[in-house]
Amino acid sequence: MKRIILDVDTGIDDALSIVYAIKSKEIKLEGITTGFGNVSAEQATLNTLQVIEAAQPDEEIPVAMGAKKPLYRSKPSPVVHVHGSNGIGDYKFPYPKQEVEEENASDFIIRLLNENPHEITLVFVGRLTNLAIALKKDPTIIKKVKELVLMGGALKRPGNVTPWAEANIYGDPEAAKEVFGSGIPITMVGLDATTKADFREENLKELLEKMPEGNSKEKQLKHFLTHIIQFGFDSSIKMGEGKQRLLHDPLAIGVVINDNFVKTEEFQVCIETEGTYTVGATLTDLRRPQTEVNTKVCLDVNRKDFFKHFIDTLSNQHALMS
Ligand SMILES: [Ca+2]
Repeated sequence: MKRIILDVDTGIDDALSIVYAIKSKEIKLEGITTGFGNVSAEQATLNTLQVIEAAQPDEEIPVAMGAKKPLYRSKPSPVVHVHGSNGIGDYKFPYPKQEVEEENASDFIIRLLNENPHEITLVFVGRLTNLAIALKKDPTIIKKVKELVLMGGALKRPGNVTPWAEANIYGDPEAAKEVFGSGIPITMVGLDATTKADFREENLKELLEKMPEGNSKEKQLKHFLTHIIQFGFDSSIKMGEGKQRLLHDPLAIGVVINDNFVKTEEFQVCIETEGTYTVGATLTDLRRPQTEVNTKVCLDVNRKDFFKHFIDTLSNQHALMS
């Protein structure tokens, strides 16, 4: 059982990653930290509490809110065209019963790592701001993180927010620079891999066929998942990318569960923070074998096995089998 803290900026694929992590038998979700990104930190926190309630975990999962803006840059506007006005495809949930923790995200991360050294994997599927703040407050945690798995970056292919940069790194490049330079062992689940995890209509059909009708909560979860995936299809069509949804954030959870879902290669990755055109780019020296490496970069996906695990987990098939 892998113990993780998941850091999110809950939009559509974050929501899918939360449900995936909660339903996975291989993961113990110790807590979720939130920050700005797809939406504001406040909206991401509300969405996270609602998604947790819909997924009905066995135990309460604490949620701690973090950064409202990048380390040094101004507050961005939400990404409405991809995630809807509330981040989760305008889906309306009842107000959640669970409340956000009083402790903020970086203090929560620091405390859990100090209480459980070498035990916890950090999974970041939003900006790296909360971790950069935590590293500044308590640099001793660098040695206490088991591993960092992050969704972000694009090494050998174009970005998605600029031609060179991927959204999570571009969203706070200075924070990413701190983290990549910290010495924490990193697995980078970036666009090199996630653009090959295209969830399509036939995959949604399989998910819906396998999901139980069950009680009213299960019905609501099924309704919600259908809604956000369809919303994702529609926004991809509008952007000329066809009827599919890339499972960016869920793939980071998948990699924690089973690293055979991806192929990785090791590189020394650094972050551009000043380029006129290239701010937020993840860079490396591709000319020669790397003498020093800081990151395992995912370059390919075993799409069939990952999707099977994702669908079976969301539809409780693993629970039924065990
Ligand atoms: Ca995200």
